[in-house]
Amino acid sequence: MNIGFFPMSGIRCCDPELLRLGLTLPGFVERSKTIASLPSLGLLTLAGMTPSHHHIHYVEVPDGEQFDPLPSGLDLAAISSYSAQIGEAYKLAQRFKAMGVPSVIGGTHVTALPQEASEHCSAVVIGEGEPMWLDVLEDARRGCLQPYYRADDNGYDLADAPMPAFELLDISKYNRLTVQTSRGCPHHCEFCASSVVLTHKYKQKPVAKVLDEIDKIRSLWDRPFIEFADDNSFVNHAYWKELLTPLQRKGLKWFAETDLSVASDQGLLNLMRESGCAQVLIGLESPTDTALDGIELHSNWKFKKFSYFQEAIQTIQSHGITVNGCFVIGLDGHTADIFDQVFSFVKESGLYEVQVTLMTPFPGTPLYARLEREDRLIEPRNWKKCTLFDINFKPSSMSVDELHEGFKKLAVDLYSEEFTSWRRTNYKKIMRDHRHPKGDSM
Ligand code: B12
Ligand code: SF4
Repeated sequence: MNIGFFPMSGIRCCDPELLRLGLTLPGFVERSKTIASLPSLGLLTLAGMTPSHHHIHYVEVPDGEQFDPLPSGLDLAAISSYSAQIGEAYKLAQRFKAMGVPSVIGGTHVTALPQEASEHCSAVVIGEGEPMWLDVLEDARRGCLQPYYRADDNGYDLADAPMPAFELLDISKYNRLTVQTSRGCPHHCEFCASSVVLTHKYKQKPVAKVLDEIDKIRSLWDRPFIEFADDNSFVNHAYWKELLTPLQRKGLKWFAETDLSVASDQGLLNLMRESGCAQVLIGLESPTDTALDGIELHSNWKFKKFSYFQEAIQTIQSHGITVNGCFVIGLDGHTADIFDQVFSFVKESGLYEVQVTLMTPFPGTPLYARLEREDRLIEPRNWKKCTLFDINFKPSSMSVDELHEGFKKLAVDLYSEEFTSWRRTNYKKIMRDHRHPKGDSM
């Protein structure tokens, strides 16, 4: 068969003011440029396990409605999308249908809403793609695709993970490539729409497989920048020590998302630095403890760790690893003071990088269900607003307008040339002081 893999690429924001603003703020533009070009690891993974007698094509789709001309001669179109671009993915599937090409859609959005997706495509894959992909291919070949393929919730073992088909990419178009070491997360935040939506079990890929993926990337790209596409990387410190030891002196640069427990392990931090860790992104979520209370549903973990935030950031950064602290603005309990509180926290903590996003009710999350029950969704099922930059709920302790205006101003303040350069200079100073503490004769 001739199979096309179509990721919806790029980043999205509906709010024209924020979009315009984003295009002018240096700190914001820099981050957008870095991430906007990441490929779809989900589709590359499925491409990697597709038997070699099929012909495969990987084509990034910047806009599913405008994408023209559609490739011809396909026997199957495999489409991936997250909520914000699901409308474009559905349009693409319908356009293929009009050409007589069957389509299959998978990913977190359709896992949450398979019936909705089924109205637009030939088949929907619910959950992780790997365990169902060969069945999909066989049914497509025989012309009898089923409407739904459901992966067993916890059943897929990452020891069976295929090698993603990185060779399909034109590497010159990317400034980072992603590698996944784990799925799921031991925490359970109310708003989380990452791979916890696909699997309830926290699982890790064997170290040897991850090293093979990195070696494959290195065979295509001399000095690669790797983003570990995990929900929460450093849950198992022993695993990471085993993985990072052979990565030292390989000329890698890498980035990962984690919770702040990594700060408690000096040995791991040293190894991270020596193996090329440039930055860790940490979901701090709020600079105030009241809003953190209750957002982690298992054990209130984030609330309990609040008093440790500042110290953890300083410990990590003193090891030469920058921290990108993420705040979710508009959490229940956030008042109109939140904007100043975030700014002050960033300044006091010396965070090198900061990311602010708006609380977003993604489908399939406990947050979406709760806001729906409380009649606080502004436009239920308007998935286009699931960008993390568009407001689609009524905040608990301020008006929508206050949240909108305050968020814009906060973005201007945080990503201004002046504050961005202050954060960078401050970090360099911390590094200098750390290497040559006062009284050191060197
Ligand atoms: C890398 C990344 C990106 C990259 C690449 C995106 C892409 N094309 O894959 C870039 C920077 C472009 C990006 C953009 C955006 N992202 Co992003 N991104 C991530 C990140 C960090 C990792 C995703 C990843 O690679 N996972 C690993 C792969 C293997 O998993 P997967 O894609 O889910 O695929 C598996 C299954 O879903 C399934 N599957 C997926 N597709 C298909 C298709 C078929 C046919 C089949 C059979 C199966 C299948 O099989 C795969 C293997 O099991 C996550 C956060 C995280 N830590 O998970 C956020 C995340 C996915 N992003 C998010 C968001 C909101 C966005 C943006 C809307 C941001 C914006 N404002 O523009 C855009 C939308 C992009 C889009 N295509 O719609 C949200 C999505 C939530 C949701 N449920 O919608 C997440 C979870 C972050 C968050 N804070 O909530 N993102
Ligand atoms: S810690 Fe992060 S990845 Fe884990 S559940 Fe919470 S938001 Fe999701």
